[in-house]
Order: sequence, then C-alpha cells, then structure tokens
Amino acid sequence: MIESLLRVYFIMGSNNTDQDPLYVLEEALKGGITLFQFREKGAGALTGDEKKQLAIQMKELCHDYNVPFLVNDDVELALAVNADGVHVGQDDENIRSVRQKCPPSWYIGVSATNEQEAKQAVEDGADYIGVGPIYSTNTKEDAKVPIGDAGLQHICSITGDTPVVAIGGIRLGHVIHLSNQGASGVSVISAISQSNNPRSIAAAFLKHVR
Ligand code: TZP
Ligand code: MG
Repeated sequence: MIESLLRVYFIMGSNNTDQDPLYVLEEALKGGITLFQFREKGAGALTGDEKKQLAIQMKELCHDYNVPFLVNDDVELALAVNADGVHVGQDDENIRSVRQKCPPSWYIGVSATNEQEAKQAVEDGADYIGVGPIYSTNTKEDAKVPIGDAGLQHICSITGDTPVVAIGGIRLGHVIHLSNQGASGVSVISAISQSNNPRSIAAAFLKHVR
C-alpha cells in the first residue's frame, strides 16, 4: 500500500525553490505527486516557529489533496504538527526508537546508500527505504558518492518486501529505467522544485513510473 505512495515522492524545503514553496507544493499536488516530505535543512533553512508554521501549512495543503505528509528527521516537529510519518537518515535517530514515539499508523522511511544500511533498515522494520544518491546531485550538501543503476538494482535484490524509492539527481528521462531496476518510485527535489512548471513535470513523472 505504501508502494503506490512512493511512485512520485516529492521532497522540498523553503530553500529548494526561488518561488513561494506553498505555490510550488500546490502545483506539484495538482500534478499528481503521491507523497510529500518536508525537508527544511541546509543554508537559509527556517528554524523554530517559522519552520513549524510552514510545516503546518504544507501539511494542510497535502491533506487537501489526500497526499500523506512526512517530515525529515525532526520527530518532535512531526508529532507537533500531526504528520503522517517521518523519514530518518543514517545519522539520525534509530528507527526503532522513532517507531516507539510515533502513532502505529505512521510511515517511517530510512535512507540507505549501501547493502548493509539497506539490510539494517529491513531488519529495523522500515516501511520503505530511500536508496541513493543514484546520480550526482547538487541539492544535498553532504551527499555520498552516487551508486548508479547497478547499486540500485543490487539493493532492490536484497530488500525483499520492503519497497525502495530511488533518490538523487533523478530527471524525467531516468524514470522508466529506475522502475525497471526494481524501485517502486522516484523521489525528487530539484526536478520539481526548480521547474518553471512544477505541475506539468509532476504529472509527467507520474506518467512515466510503472
Ligand atoms: N538524499 C540523497 S540525494 C538527495 C537526498 C535528500 C537530494 C536529492 O535532490 P535532487 O535535487 O532530486 O537531486
Ligand atoms: Mg537526516
């Protein structure tokens, strides 16, 4: 069931766009994104109450379109705004301890770059694994070395029933190929957040995912 939500998984924070992030998000929702993650980090990221207020507005927008709203890293914020889940990285809180704090219905995703991290995520009961970076990306300051299609394919072969979403440097032209490697969908920031027409690019992504 989470698998269908991973088809076009849009991630954004206020510093991933020059436009109004709420405008970009609503256009992406109109285009048909299937899941959203609020990822407010890096240079110029909002903090404190400003971050919380943006999270609340984004959550409400997502819910207007029946799209689940996830928060990156920040479990306290996710709980405070009644999100639908959280995504944690390898440097963040362990998923088992996150799970204990969160409602049972929540989606909990984990990032993985290699086989060992992916296996651990499966063992820890992640609902999905964000695998990457597949290609090189300028969006994440501390991104690891890209693992490429072969890396994705290998991880998909060892994750069993836990669905994988591909992330990192993904453009429209990659989508069919990535689906064929075993990914349930694609996770993108800049391809949508920096587009002049986030609605049409989101719709195009949706059309290309198997
Ligand atoms: N994790 C691995 S790569 C990445 C994250 C958050 C950034 C993806 O951004 P983009 O713009 O889609 O390459
Ligand atoms: Mg993190």
